[in-house]
Order: sequence, then C-alpha cells, then structure tokens
Amino acid sequence: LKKSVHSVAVIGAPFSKGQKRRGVEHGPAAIREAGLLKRLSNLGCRVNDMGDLSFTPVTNDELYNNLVVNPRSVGLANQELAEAVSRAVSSGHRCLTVGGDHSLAIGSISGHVRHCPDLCVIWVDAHADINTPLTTLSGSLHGQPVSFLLRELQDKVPSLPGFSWIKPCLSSPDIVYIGLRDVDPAEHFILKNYDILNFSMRDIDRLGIQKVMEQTFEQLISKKQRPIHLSFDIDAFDPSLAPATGTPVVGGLTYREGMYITEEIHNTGLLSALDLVEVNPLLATSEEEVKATAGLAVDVIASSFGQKREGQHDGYDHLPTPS
Ligand code: 4U7
Ligand code: MN
Ligand code: MN
Ligand code: MN
Repeated sequence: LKKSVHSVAVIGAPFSKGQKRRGVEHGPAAIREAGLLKRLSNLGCRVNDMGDLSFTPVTNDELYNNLVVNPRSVGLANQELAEAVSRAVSSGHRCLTVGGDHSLAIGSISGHVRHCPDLCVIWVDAHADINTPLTTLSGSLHGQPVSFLLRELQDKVPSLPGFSWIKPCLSSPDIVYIGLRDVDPAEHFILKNYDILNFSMRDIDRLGIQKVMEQTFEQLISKKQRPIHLSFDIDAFDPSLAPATGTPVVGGLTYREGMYITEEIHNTGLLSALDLVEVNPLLATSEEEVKATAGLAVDVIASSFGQKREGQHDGYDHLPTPS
C-alpha cells in the first residue's frame, strides 16, 4: 500500500502543576497505551516520536498573590516545551503535544508561533481558560493559559515569576472557541469585551456543528490561508464519553460532533500543531473508563491527522482477480 507521507512529531508532556489533582501527568502514557503511534502510522503518517519531556523541577515555588499555584514550575516547563515544539515545527513536522494539563498550551503555542507567526487557534474545551492571575477563582494556571497569549489583555495581566520569557502572540480575531459550557463571569466579560468568537454548547444546539465549523473557518482562514493550532481539551466531550478528566462538565460534545470538528480541520489542509490535554487516568473509576477516555483522545488525534469515517483507499487502486 502506498500512502501519503506527511510527518508528525509526537511530544509527550507529562505536566500536572497547572492544576491541583494528581494523575494528569500520566496522560501521555495512557494515550500511548491506547495505540497512538500505531494509529498514526496506519494513516500513512511518518511518526517522529520525541518521547516524553522531563521537566526541570523547581523548588520553593511559592504561591503568587497568595493564590496562583506553582507559577515558576508552570513557567519553566512551558519554556522547555516551547523549545521542543519550535524544534519540531522548524524541522518541517506537524507537531502533536500530548498532555498533561492545559497550561501547556502556553508553551505549545509560543513554540509554534516562532516559525508560524501568522497561526490561528481553535480552542475546543468546556472552559475558556482565559482567566487572568487576578480573576482566577481556583488559582490553577490551566484555567488561564489564553490570558498570557492575548495581546489585547496584557495591560490586565501581571508578570508572574517564571513567565517573563512569554511574548503575547495572539490577537482576539485569531482564536475561536468551540464547546464552552462552564465560563466564569470574568471570562465571559473578556469574551464579550474583546469580541472573541466563541461557540458554546448552546450555539452548537442552535446552529448545528456544520455551521459552527463554517463560521469558524470564515473567521480564521477565509481572507488568507494560515497554519492552524488546534488545542483540544478532552473535557469538551460529554463526561459519559470522557470520564477520566479533572474538570468534567455535563452536556458536552457528542462523539460525532467531535469527529466532525477534527475531520473539517483536517480537510482544510492547514493543521500545523495539535494539543491533546487533560486526560487523567487516576480519576477514572474503572479500567474501562481509562480505556474509553484515552481511546477517545486517540480518535481525536487520528481524525485530526486524516482518518475518515467514510473510509479511504490511499494507494489501493485495483482489486484482486480470481486466477
Ligand atoms: B481546563 C475554572 F473556575 N474556570 O479557572 C478555573 F471553573 O484546562 C476551570 O479547561 C478551569 O480543564 C478548567 O479554574 C481548566 C473553574
Ligand atoms: Mn482547558
Ligand atoms: Mn476544560
Ligand atoms: Mn479539565
């Protein structure tokens, strides 16, 4: 079988200090065990496995403002991840980062943007992850990554220890949210005030997922083609499909909506980097729940890189003949 060869670099990011529960650092292992590399190579992807990063530990990582947890650890780990992503993208690979908690989008997007300065972001999540260190109610940095990246917000974002390397690289029109259903008041204010396009679960109910994707691409890539960074939080799915995650919210995406989102993104031909985050095997109540959640993550990844529900026959161009 001849297949399309397009390379994907895989980076495991077993990082968990952007939130308070244990276990999300085992996400990369669970997703690998669910058959990630095999699924990618079956698709005809040349897989460049960069292994799992080992982040430099930080001692005495005191709270910022008596509230924000592990700022130096999150800052340094993201600096290290940005370096790895930047290396992968500059070598010509599409880059898959497997988390780990969603604070790692800071490093993943920062590394990607170094070689793709005009990239745009599709953020699929139950949450907007756009709290600032001054609006966060939880103190967890996985609920804040977008705030550090958005240029328009920088006069509202204090400098955190460990974060001085970050250059805000996105403007409000460069990001679209899909799947929102648990948005804090300050986050809702930001989305409205800075005019950030977002499709909540209610919008998906009203419009259907097809129109949501049309309007997403109209916003991001209709004027010019640009690389897409897809940041996919597994908690975008309904908890019945993805139970093993830290902040599940009822009323999420169906399997078919999830696959439609990723198929459409693949069909643009513009996907350049993907984060798959927040799979936490320790929060499952059974081995079946681990397998369901990690298997779903692998389905999202495979679909993003070209697996099609209708089937495909790359290089299969004749039938066996009876002799
Ligand atoms: B995830 C939250 F308060 N908004 O800031 C917060 F509801 O990466 C949730 O999307 C953040 O899983 C969820 O802590 C972060 C909370
Ligand atoms: Mn998230
Ligand atoms: Mn989330
Ligand atoms: Mn979560």
